[in-house]
Amino acid sequence: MSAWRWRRNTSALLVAGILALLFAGIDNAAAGRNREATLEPCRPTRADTILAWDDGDYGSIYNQVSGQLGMKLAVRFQAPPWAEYVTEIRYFIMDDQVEDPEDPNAPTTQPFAVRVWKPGPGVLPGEYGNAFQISGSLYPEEAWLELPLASPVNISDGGEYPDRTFFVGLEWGHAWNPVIGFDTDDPIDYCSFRWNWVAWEIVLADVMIRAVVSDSVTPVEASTWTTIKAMFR
Ligand SMILES: [Ca+2]
Ligand SMILES: [Ca+2]
Repeated sequence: MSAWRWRRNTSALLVAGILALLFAGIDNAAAGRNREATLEPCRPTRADTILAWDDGDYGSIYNQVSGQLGMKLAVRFQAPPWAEYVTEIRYFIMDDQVEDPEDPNAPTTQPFAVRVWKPGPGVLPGEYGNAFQISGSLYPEEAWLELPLASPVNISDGGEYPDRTFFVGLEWGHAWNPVIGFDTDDPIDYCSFRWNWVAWEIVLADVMIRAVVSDSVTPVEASTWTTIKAMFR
């Protein structure tokens, strides 16, 4: 092989090599894009997933439940396997039929205790799962009340929350206030319960209390929570 031919062959090899690398790079970039594109639909939005049995419509003003001081209302949920925390509870607040004499349009709603329960015997509410928290008052009627938990509840421990089963709800601090809506349309899921001071009784409807679960936690601003707590001390 002459020196000239060797150089020419080497040059050709080099060019071929550079081209091969270039195309491999382009291929890899394309494969990367494809990987992302195919993965995207399998990656659900995991923060702020709302669990609900109710269909969002109470239908009739008679579809409501309330209780006396110390009575409780709970709804059972099972979170998806990826969910680590209960971060928020949502309550549909009905018209309490009470009027503020100064301003008939102003809400007259009363504070209640925000509750999360671990499952107990009979898959009814057992021990409390969250730190003590009060709802605040004068929140709007005929509307969803969205209450972030001051301390999100970790439900990933299967010993405490088997199959990520938990209950959310409230304990009444005032007689017959607040009033919570429920739906009676099919299907009824039979996951709603009321503590009548003696036992948990089933509510034959889908109580409009929902749970928000997440795979991560955004801390609630400490200052806001301190203010709320101080108001109800
Ligand atoms: Ca009212
Ligand atoms: Ca229903």
